[in-house]
Amino acid sequence: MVAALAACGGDTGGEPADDGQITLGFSQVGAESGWRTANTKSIQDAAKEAGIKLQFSDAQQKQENQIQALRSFVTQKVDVIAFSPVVETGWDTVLREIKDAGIPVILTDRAVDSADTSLYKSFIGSDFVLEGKKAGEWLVAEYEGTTEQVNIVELQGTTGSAPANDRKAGFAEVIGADPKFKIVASQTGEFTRAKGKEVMDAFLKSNSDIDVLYAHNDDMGLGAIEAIEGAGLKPGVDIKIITVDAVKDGMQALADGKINFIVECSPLLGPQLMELVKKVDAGEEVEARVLTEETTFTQEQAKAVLPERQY
Ligand code: GYE
Repeated sequence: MVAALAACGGDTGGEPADDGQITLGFSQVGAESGWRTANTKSIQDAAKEAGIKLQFSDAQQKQENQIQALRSFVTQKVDVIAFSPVVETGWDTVLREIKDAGIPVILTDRAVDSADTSLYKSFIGSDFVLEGKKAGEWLVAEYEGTTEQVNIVELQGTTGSAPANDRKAGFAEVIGADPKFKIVASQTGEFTRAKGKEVMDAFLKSNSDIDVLYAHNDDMGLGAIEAIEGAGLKPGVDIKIITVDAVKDGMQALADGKINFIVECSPLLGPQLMELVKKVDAGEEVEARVLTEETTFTQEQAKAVLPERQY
């Protein structure tokens, strides 16, 4: 290909003309968690590997920053736009602007609630409701045969985000079948370690008898572990802990017995995203929904896979 172009005298010197390289504008949520760091790396590595030029923008967990980044991608006339929406609502206007500019959009990791699905080509990511259900199912099995009330505290992800909404809903649906499970406190920890610790501190002060913590991600769970230990309690023993993600630090805490169960959510979306980018750029039809494959981990399983865990 390169030889053929050179033979045709395609290189005229100076600024290279449009050499057919795809430019992808990507608006990331932020850098709030270990999951997010691994996700960013996966996207940057995969773009490089695929020869796609990446315009990367970090929204610092703010929708207004993301909308601004999307509009600037339109001004720059990128070929394809992908983004991981901070929250689910409020995207229709900007998505319509992008559509009018003729730029295809791919949603990664998180969904939007727009009724008009023609505003984006595909959505690649996990089934967060299913993740919440898996967390609930482990809990139901763990307390099988007991009748005493089980007091649960919940650390929610970013308010209004798809993973926070769906992980809460899936979990509530499963445990709701048995009235012994009671969520005694539920608040956002914004998917960060610092906020997870702060909110868990407050939970411990206002609730004397917490049996279980359900945290919507590992980072908040890890922050909460510090709060639990600070209160003189043993995480994983005095308070059972369920988290979501399965990043390395979470898996280490699981192997160490401080977390009891982790539902996996894969951040390695880069390679599949680049495949989709190439296809939509070429005007090919793509699947409207690309699901990520995931599993769950117990403490024993974490010990077994930890040495090979990449992120
Ligand atoms: O679980 C959390 C991150 O959207 C799936 O965002 C992602 C979530 C992930 O901050 O750790």
